[in-house]
Amino acid sequence: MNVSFVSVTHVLRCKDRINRWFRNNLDFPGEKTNHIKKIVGIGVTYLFLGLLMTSVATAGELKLQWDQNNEKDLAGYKVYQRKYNKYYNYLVPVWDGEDNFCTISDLEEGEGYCFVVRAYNLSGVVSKDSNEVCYQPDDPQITDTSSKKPKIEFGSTSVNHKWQRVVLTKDFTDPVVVANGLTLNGADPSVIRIRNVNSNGFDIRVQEYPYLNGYHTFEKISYLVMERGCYELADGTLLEAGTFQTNKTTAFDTIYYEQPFNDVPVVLTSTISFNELDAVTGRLHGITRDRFQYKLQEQELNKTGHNATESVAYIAWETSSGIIDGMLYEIGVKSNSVTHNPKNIHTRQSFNGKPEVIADMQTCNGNDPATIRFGNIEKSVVEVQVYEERSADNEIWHKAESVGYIFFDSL
Ligand SMILES: [Ca+2]
Ligand SMILES: [Ca+2]
Ligand SMILES: [Ca+2]
Ligand SMILES: [Ca+2]
Repeated sequence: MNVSFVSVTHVLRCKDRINRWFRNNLDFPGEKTNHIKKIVGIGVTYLFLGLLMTSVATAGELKLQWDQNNEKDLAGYKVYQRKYNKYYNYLVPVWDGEDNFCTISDLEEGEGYCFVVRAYNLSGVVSKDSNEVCYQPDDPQITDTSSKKPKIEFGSTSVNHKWQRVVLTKDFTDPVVVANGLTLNGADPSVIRIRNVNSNGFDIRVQEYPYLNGYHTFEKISYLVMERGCYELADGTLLEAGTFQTNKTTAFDTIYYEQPFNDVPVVLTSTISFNELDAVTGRLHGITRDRFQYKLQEQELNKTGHNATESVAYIAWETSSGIIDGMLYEIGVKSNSVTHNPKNIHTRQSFNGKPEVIADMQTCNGNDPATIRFGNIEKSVVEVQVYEERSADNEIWHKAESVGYIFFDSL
């Protein structure tokens, strides 16, 4: 006899409706990649969590509710609790009963807690864990981003092969820097390298692939800086800025967002460390509402030859347009149509001048190392192409990729 369960629709969000934070915990010991979607279990929704969160600080009490099971032999549910950085003790449920809701009390003030639910039937068969819900009252990183609007700084800089420092004018705590896509002033295939990102700014340069001479003329690079965190804009658009580390060069690494998105977001990335000196860039693949895949690539001659682990920044942002933090912006995707030939992407927004642009391939249909280059940038149209290098051969043809982009400009 089985207790069968409806697969969970992931409803956890970064914060609830009264602006307190929740998140599904990605660093659950031993199950780092066993994310919500993979767990078949009862849905623990956060439906009523929000209503009583205000009592947590004073009375140390939380309410949980989850989807009900329909099996005739269902006997009940067990709720397990752990402190934020601790493991579950599955021998001792914190609650056991037949209802599909419960109140957990005696929580320590200021302490973070996570919960999962298991169902069991009359024969004692127990389900797998539900998705996990966590409550964390005092995470400073999370608290910092509790306003709906992210802190953003944007601009462009003219850079050649020498490091240049970009000093931030706003007061960031943990800035996430993304700059992807070079203009085409110098024809030699190149990547953008970033290092030393801190609250004061970051270093940036153009780096040619090793088979070239290394000297590169000045290119214009647009950058976007966002305080780390996940956000929901007034119109419901979700976005997130974060970082991860990877040394994957053949298989892709899988990166889960902190929050699930309502729509598949556009993901823009930058390598932000300089641990290995060889020119390297990253390729995206398999972007969904809760994860994306990423790998590092050197030049074709040795494209899996990047041995060091590098840090990578990403900004994931649902397709949208509007005004945010003094910035007029537009996020979009040119689907499966950008090749080695220049392709025009027209803006939907009306920008005052030539917009800044950051773009990243969202697919890896062609596996030859390549970067995004911008030809002509006009007020309402940007010329984009996928630009391969010639370390192994002269062939630079590239299969059509989906290219995600952000256009932005000051008001
Ligand atoms: Ca050169
Ligand atoms: Ca290398
Ligand atoms: Ca080639
Ligand atoms: Ca090719």
